[in-house]
Amino acid sequence: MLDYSLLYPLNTATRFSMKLDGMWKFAIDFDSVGMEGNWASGIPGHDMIPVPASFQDFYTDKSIREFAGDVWYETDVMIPSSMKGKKVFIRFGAATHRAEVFLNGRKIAQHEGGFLPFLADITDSSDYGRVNRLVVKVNNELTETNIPCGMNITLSNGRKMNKPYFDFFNYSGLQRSVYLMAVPDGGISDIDFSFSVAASSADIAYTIKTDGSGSILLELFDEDGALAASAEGKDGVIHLENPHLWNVRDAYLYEAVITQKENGEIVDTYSIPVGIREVRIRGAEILINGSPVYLKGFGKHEDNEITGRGFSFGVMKRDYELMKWIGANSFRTSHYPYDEEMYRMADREGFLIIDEVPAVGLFESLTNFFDAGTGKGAHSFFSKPTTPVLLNAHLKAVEEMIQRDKNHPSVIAWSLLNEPESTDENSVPYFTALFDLARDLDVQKRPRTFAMEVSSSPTKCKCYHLSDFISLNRYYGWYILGGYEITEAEERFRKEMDEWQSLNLGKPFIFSEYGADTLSTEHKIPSVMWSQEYQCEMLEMLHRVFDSYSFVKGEQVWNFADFQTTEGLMRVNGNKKGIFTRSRQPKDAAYLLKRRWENLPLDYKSEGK
Ligand code: EVA
Repeated sequence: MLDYSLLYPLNTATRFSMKLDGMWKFAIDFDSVGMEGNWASGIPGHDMIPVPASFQDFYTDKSIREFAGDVWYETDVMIPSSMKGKKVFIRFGAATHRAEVFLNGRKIAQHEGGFLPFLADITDSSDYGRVNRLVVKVNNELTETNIPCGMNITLSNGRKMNKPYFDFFNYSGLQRSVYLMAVPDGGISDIDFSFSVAASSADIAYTIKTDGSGSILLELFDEDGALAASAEGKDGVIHLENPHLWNVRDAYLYEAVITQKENGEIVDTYSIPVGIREVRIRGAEILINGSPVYLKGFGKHEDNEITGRGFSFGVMKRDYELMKWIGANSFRTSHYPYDEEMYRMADREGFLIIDEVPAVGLFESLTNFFDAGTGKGAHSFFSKPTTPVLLNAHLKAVEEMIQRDKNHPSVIAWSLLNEPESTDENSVPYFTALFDLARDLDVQKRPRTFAMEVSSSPTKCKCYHLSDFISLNRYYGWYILGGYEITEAEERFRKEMDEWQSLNLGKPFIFSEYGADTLSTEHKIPSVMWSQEYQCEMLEMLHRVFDSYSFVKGEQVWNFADFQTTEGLMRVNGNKKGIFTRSRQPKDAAYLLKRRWENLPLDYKSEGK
């Protein structure tokens, strides 16, 4: 169990939170002298860098962009005397991939894993009423003992270099907001909601955890601010007649206001948006509030010019506008949980999210995307001496993700791995532990899945039975039989789909990836691979196949936008499978998808249709 609360930071009558974002002092520890040199008390030099942002793309020096090791951040924080008596924290939205935190030279926290929040408790170490020095050491080395997996090598000049087993640039640093927060000692620490929706009513089961005592009042307000229901006690069920349900691209959010009182005095208050909706899998259907849905959308990345994986409200806004324009209704947070703001906006906009833990590269290969796309599997990734350490880190990330994201109505499923090696018996206990944990922790019992590469075939994969719906990443027409051989690709693809069909799994399938690298500058008639024409031809072929199998209940094209990767022979300054360019302008395929998705009904291929 986590020993801190992952509730989103808010200002309420009893809580205070302030972003510490801005320009921070920054130093790169090229010679690994920071710890010995006591940089924890103050880092050398005068360089300043924005937080949040990836550090890599600001500089003109390649040894910075490619740096593997420790980078140090420092800022001064005034901790007001008025915070005395509260629990005081520094909350990091993420530190990629691991961090140690120091306040006034003393170590106060550490965290492993680069895409989920953590808190440093500074209640007892703060110098109240004074400026306190906050220093963070962030390490970005890839290993096989944490996710995402990779390795690092040492070059002959002594410099380290990361070798990811995945196809996105290893952006790192403080890429999400940092908060100073003060919350009441003994206040509200966790909230769970689950819903059961009937024809004209809904039951909302809730549990509220506090670190102290006192009575709890929960009030549910509708979007007009009118009180819709209330309940007393730490847990219970609220019955609502004629509830306004949260639906796909038709969101409705109530606001739950929770008040904790002791001896008549308010000790804490917290509020949280509540979307009443139920997610279920029934046979080969994905149901939201009992109605079948067909997923249309993308695998995405957090990726942007200059700030890399640093969160930007502007980029997020543009991405949602483009997803609405094209007629999408969903996305997968490939290949890591995104900034919390993405989910808050999905809640408002009615998008469906498959939330993915950062488990990518569990398949030993430096050209993973190619080997996975063609089926050249490495074997026995899960029988190494280090596997138990990896599994622990992976389970912890699953726990943190569910803890953080469980109350978002937009989150409809958990993706527990992307393209792992799954054809070896040793993968079974590893996967089972993840799937069991997700089921245990999620009160809403959302469906669980993992994205399968092509060697995870109907005959070879040992783990697909664990998935509540099957997610296939398939590159027929690109890595497999691309170009003029596209006709063979279609045949090969149909053959695989027939094999899946003959298993009669009675589960929904979605395509969690399919796509072609395409340069926005290339046009060619007749088409060649990499031209915009080819991307459209290939998508048409794949869609034709999707359309002929009734159990296919969704398509999430790879990728929403072009994105940065490690340099290499297969990548032209990044992966170009975007439907939009990296600067978020449409390629031709965007119009093709818009036509298709605007015409596919939400209940496309539902039984009886
Ligand atoms: C690709 N293929 O080759 C994609 C990768 C992605 O970017 C995959 O899941 O199989 C991966 O990360 O373009």
